[in-house]
Parts: sequence; structure tokens; C-alpha cells
Amino acid sequence: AVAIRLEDYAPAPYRISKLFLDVKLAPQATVVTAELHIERGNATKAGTPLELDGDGLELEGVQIDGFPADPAAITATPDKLVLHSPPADPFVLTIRTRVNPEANTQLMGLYRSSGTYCTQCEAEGFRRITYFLDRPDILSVYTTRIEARKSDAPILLGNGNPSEAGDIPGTDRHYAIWHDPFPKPSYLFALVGGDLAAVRDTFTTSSGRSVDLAIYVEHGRENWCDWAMDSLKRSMRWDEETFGLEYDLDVFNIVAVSDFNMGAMENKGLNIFNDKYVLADPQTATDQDYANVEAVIAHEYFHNWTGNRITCRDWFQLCLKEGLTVFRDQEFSSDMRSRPVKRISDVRLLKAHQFPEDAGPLAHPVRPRTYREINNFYTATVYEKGAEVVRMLKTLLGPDSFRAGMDLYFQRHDGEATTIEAFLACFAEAAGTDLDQFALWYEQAGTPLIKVDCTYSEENQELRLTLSQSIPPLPGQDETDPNVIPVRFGLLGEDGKDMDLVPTPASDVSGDMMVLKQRTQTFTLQNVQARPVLSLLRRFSAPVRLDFDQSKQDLLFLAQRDSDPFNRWQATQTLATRELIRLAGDARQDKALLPDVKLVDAFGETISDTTLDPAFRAQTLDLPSEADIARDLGKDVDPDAIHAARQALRKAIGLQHHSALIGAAQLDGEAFSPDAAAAGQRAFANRALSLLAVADEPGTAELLKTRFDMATNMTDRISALLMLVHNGLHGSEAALAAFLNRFQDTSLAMDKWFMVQATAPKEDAFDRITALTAHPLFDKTNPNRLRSLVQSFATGNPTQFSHASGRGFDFVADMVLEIDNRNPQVASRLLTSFRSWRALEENRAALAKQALLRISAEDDLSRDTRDIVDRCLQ
Ligand code: BAL
Ligand code: ZN
Repeated sequence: AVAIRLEDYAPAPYRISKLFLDVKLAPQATVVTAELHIERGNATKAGTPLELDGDGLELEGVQIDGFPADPAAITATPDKLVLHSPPADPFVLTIRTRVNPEANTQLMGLYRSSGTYCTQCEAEGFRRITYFLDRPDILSVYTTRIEARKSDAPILLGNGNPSEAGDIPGTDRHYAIWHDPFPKPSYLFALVGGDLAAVRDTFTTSSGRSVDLAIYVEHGRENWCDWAMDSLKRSMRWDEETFGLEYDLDVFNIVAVSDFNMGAMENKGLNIFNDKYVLADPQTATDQDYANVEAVIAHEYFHNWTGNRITCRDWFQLCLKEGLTVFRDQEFSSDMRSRPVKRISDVRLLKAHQFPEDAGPLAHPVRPRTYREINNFYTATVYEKGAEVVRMLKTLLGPDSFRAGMDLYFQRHDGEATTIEAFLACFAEAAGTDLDQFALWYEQAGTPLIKVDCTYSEENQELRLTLSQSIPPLPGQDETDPNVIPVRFGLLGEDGKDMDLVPTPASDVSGDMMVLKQRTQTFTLQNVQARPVLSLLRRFSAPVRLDFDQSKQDLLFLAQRDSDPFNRWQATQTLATRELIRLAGDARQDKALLPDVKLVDAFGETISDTTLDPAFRAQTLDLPSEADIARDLGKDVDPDAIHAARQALRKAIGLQHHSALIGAAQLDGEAFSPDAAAAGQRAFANRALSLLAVADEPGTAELLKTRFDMATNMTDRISALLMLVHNGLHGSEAALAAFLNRFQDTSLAMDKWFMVQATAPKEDAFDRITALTAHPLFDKTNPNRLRSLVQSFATGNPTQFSHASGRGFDFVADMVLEIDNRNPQVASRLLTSFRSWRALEENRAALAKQALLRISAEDDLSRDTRDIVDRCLQ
């Protein structure tokens, strides 16, 4: 496939101001008639050919201004429709195509999920429905007429507002017409037809307009929508209160489907969701699921302004809508929940997914400069690092200037398809500052590393901090320029309190923030009466790694005293990481694993400190993951040694603090509530239990089995099951059987059953996992189920995926090849689990490479999978 480059961007020669779509739904032969109102661009010479995108289309007819097109004047293939010499004046092009929703296994374009007709058009799915200028800078007003058999699809939904509906006399068919007054790109087009139940509500906007809200789900699932509806209403209110943004249509519809490649999709007025992010019920959804539903509902809703009203000029600007919208949903969740705990979990995710991406062969800038398959750029870098960049903008400019910049952005660019440059210009203007250097965050791949050098002079009562930044070389990026990095910090006195900060006049310190702009910069603070303990990068003020040899004593002090909860948590993580790396080294040399007693004691303080938020304590007790340690090691990774190290430290904590943990593991017995406080209690109790499970003192298996049997909600039930299975404890088989028996008809719950087994870090787990691919409930065609078994194995079971025999790599490679021609997006996403293969110790790395070469040797790979395998091997 050819590489598409940002520098080659040029506006399309034609515009499509409006279109009428008539879609006659039928399972195997849906007929789409598209009437496109086309105008020549101002700079386009008359007679310039018009090339429309298609993908696997069957053309039935073309008319120009109502007359059949001369066959000699057009070229039509399944993937293109060219008008060699279009009319010079505005004209109407009518195109009739035939598509087969039932045969659409890619889940892009128009397809069926459990009998429901639905669409997914981002990024390039609209061209699988009709020929079009399928690019985000073509903004058109859409009117859609949908027709179907009434018994198949009593519900017919489109973008915008409903304008007309009725039966077609003398037939068993009916129709609905939807009109969307807001010009939009084709990727935001959607329609749905099916036999679905509706849960309805209304929302009155700040200016007093009433909006009809509905969530459409399979019949029988109506009771599982309360949380999603509540989250939607809170999102709508929050966006009014926080950004002054009001909803703009008369209706807002959400449809939940069970076969979906992504999490959800923000189509104008008609969001289509993977049902995993809509349905929530205490018996089947965990607290994490509730938090995810809240966040994804908010995310898709927030796109109405950041993505839909203002969209992207081209796909290189994907972060313009995604990074910004993730930032907005993170802020929403922080306001709904505990802000520090939300920040900790966001940073955990960033480090788990984005940092490894940014350090390996799939690294790319937040705004890439080239791609071969855009579907492969819906990445942690575009989304999560993109959100961090917006967060830094707010940190550097301050909340008022940030809000002024956002206001200017909405005012200036509403109704446009725009760029990162235009976005940044609004903030530069609103704040009266220059953001040229800041823009590098969008241009350079890789995680900056900051080397910290700190000296205190008692004589001068002065603290000098020298920070040096660099980005390790990456394929295609040897040299980098220094970024602007906001480094929030504090100085703790002996009493644990924050000291006053008095920078020298020339120092680039403002308030509690140092702004690092040069490769190396020294910041000096005066009137520092005694040697302080430095708390650096508070709230994780920039997505960077620190190379700071802070003493164990200082870190222990921060873990107990820092006024910044994020850095309290970080201090414990840093101590644990150091210890785990040391223990992993010992494990590789077959030495006895003896965890540091002081560190084990420090965890005891967290367990019994009842002044701390339980959710925070749960985060602190959650040691860095095996993948975190692998990432920090960066080379010569032996997953078995890391696993042994982590188990040894967890076991030591479990044994040393056994009775305190038994106390902590008690549940309060109150009725279920999904709110953050109740969820935090459960998280803490279950985290305590997980440490007890590793320690495995007499009675532990029984305790866990009782917890499993008596659980009143999915959070407690699935964590007990996971602890039983992952620790190979007595009772695990019975619990797995009981879970299957209870939830076999509930697919979202069964996904968890597959996931628990797929992630068991045990030698005998592999046979079980391969056997599960033949289980009657394993369905390769359902993305959620495939992810729950195969992807969670590849990303959540390091010892077995990266097994020294190579069997884990082969299993995943086989699966990638098997699904690639059915669903390339899911296949290529699964393949990204190989991205850190070069960091493995040499035997494992060689085996991973063999598996990648085997995939690469196939000559009919999808463009998606070819792109990932080539980049992994480059
Ligand atoms: N636009 C794709 C799904 C999402 O990020 O909302
Ligand atoms: Zn999004």
C-alpha cells in the first residue's frame, strides 16, 4: 500500500454541499441511492475529473442531472468511480449501489449485529455504502430515508432529527426520513434498523430546549440502561457548566450492539456503542465497567462539539478530536469521582499502553506525518498522549487562559474541518503567548526522559535543580529538539509540610511549576532553610520519564507525607519498581528472593491508615504490573523472572500484614451502589484479598470460595474467581463451573470468564486456553469474545504469551492469520501485542521474530495487518 503523507494534503477539487440517501434495507441486497449535490471548487478548472472513493461496491446505475451517465464518460470499479469530465456548473450525481450487510464481516460500512442493521463509517467505512469523497474535509448536509420490512426493523434511526415516517401502502414495509441540519463529514454518517427496545428520558438544556433522549438495546435489557442514561444527562450538564456547550438537536439516540470493532462511535445525534459500554447491572458489571460506561458515554457525547461541530481537516489531525475529547472525558470523570484517584488510574493506563508504544517499532508522533492504514492510528499515542498534551496546555496557560482559548476555538472554527495549528493558534492568541515550541509535542515521537540533578547548599540556603531532557532514538527519528515541559513540584520540610517556594528572579519557575524549555536548564530556589525532600512532577504534570536517583529514605518520606496524593502513590510505585527490578535480577540468577523489609513495612502503613481514601489505598497496594517492570527494564526482559519477583513481594506483604489484610478485606455489607466511594471500598477490600491469596495461609482458599459464593455483585464475584484461578487454589474449578452455569446466557459476563482463564499466569493455563477456542461459547466472529480470550492472553499474560517455548507467540500468530481476512481491524490490533518483542531476552525475541516472519510471509494479508507486521519488523 502507498504511504499517505501529511505534506501532500490538498483540498478536494469538488464540494458536496448536500446529499439525499435512500437506503432500502434487505439482509443480502440493500439498495442505496445517493443523490449528491456537487459543486466545482473555486480553484478547480472546468472539466477536472471527479474521483469518488469506493470499497467493494457493486454499482447499479449513475445519473447526472437526472439522465443516465454516458458509460464512456465514467470509469467504475468496486473501489472507485471516476467522472472524466463532470459538468462545470453545480450538478446532481445520482448513484445506485447494492451492498450485502450480512456478508460484511469487517464490521465497517453497513452490517448486521444480531439481526440489527447498523453502520460504522469512521474512518473510511462510508465508501463501503456508496461512492463518495470519503474524507473528513467534505462537509455536507445529509437527509436519509431508510426503508425496511416492518417486522425485521420496526425501529429506523438516522442522524439529526426525525422528519417523517410511515408505512408503504400495500407492502409489509415502512420508512423513516431523518434530516441533519449540521454539515458533517461522511465518517459521522450512521443508520440503524432493527427490532430494539427503547429506554427514554428527556433533558432540558441551559437555554431551555427539551431534548428527547433514547437508548436502544435488545429486548429484555431495558433495565440495564439506567447508569448509561444517568451518565448521559450528567455529561450534558457538565459540558454546559464547564465549557458553555449546549446540545444542538431535538433528539439524542444511543444504540447498543454486540458486534463492534471499537468502543463506541460519535455519529451525529446517533451514537452507536459496543454494548459493553452501555449495559450495566450490579450482577454483571464490575465497578470498572460502571466507570467505563460513564467515561465512554461522556466521551462520545463530548465529541458533539469536539469532533462533530468542529472536525478534522484530514486524518493526520485525528488527535485534534480524540486527544481533546479524552482530556474532556477525563476531566468529567475527575469531577464525578476522586480527582487524584482518577489521575492515578489514567497515568497507570498511559504508562501501560502508551509508553511501550512510544518506545518500540510502532512509535509515532501524536500527529503522525504518514500512514498506510489509518485504522492503525487509533492508538494510545493519539488518544492518551494526545490528552496529556491538552492537559499540559492547560497547566502551562492556567485555567482562565485555557478556557478563553477553548471559547475562541468554538467561536472561530464551528462548522469547519480544521487542524492542530488552528487549534493552537486560538490558545496562543487568547493567552497572548507563543506556542511554537509547544507544538513539538505533536511532532516528535517518543517519551522524553528527564535527568534530574539536585544539590542543596546549606551555606547559601539554596536548592539548585538541573533538569536535562532527551528522547531516545527511534526508527526514523534520530535527533529531536527540546520540548516545553511543565514540571510541577514541591519541597517538603522536615515536618512533611510544603515549604514556601522562592525562586531566584531569573529562574523559569512560576508558582509551583518549573518550565523546562532547553535541553539542560538549572532552576534555583532561595531561602531554603534546611535540606528539603523534593516532590517532582506532581500530578504527573507531563508525560515523561524521570531519571532521578532519589534516596529510598526520601521516597519513603514522600510516600507518607507528600501533600500531593499522586506523588504519594508514585513514591511507593518507584520504590516497588526498584525493588522488583532487583528481585527479578536475583530470580534470573536463581538466588533466593528476599524482599526489602522496610518496603514491606511501608505497605503495612497504607493498609492501616484509615485517614486515606480506600480507593487511593487500593491503588497504592496495587504493585507495578509485570508489563510495567518489563517496560522500565527496556531490554533483556525475562517475564518469568519478573513474575517471580512480583509474586515474592506480594507474598511477603500478604504474610507480614496478614491480620491487617484480613480486616481490610471485610466488606461493609451495605446495599450495592455504583458510586465512587462504594467502589473504592470494594477495590480496597479486594486488593487486600489478592495479597492474602498470594500468601495462601491456611483457610485462604475457603475464604475466597465463600467470597465467590456469597458475592452480591460482579466486582466481588469476578475478583474472587480471578484470585482462585490465578493462584491455582482449591475450589477454582468449582467456581469456574458455577460461573459458567449462572452466566452462560449473558455474553458480557462470559467475556470475563474467558478473560480470567486467559490471563492465568500458570504453566498449565496454556492448554486450557487453546482448548477454550473450541468451547461452544467461543466465537471468533465477535470482537469482544475474541478480545476476552486471545487479546487478553497476548496483553495480560506475559509469562505465557512470551513463553520460552514460543508456543504463546505461535498461538497468537495463528489467530491473527485466521481472522485477518474476516476482520482486518481486529486482527491488526491483536498483532500489536508483539510490539515490544525486541525488548525480550534473546531466545524469546528470536521466537517472536519467527512468528512475525511467518505472518509477513503470507502474501494476501490485509493492508491493516501488513502495515503492523512490517513496522514491527523494521
Ligand atoms: N471516533 C472513534 C471512537 C471514539 O474515539 O470515540
Ligand atoms: Zn473519540
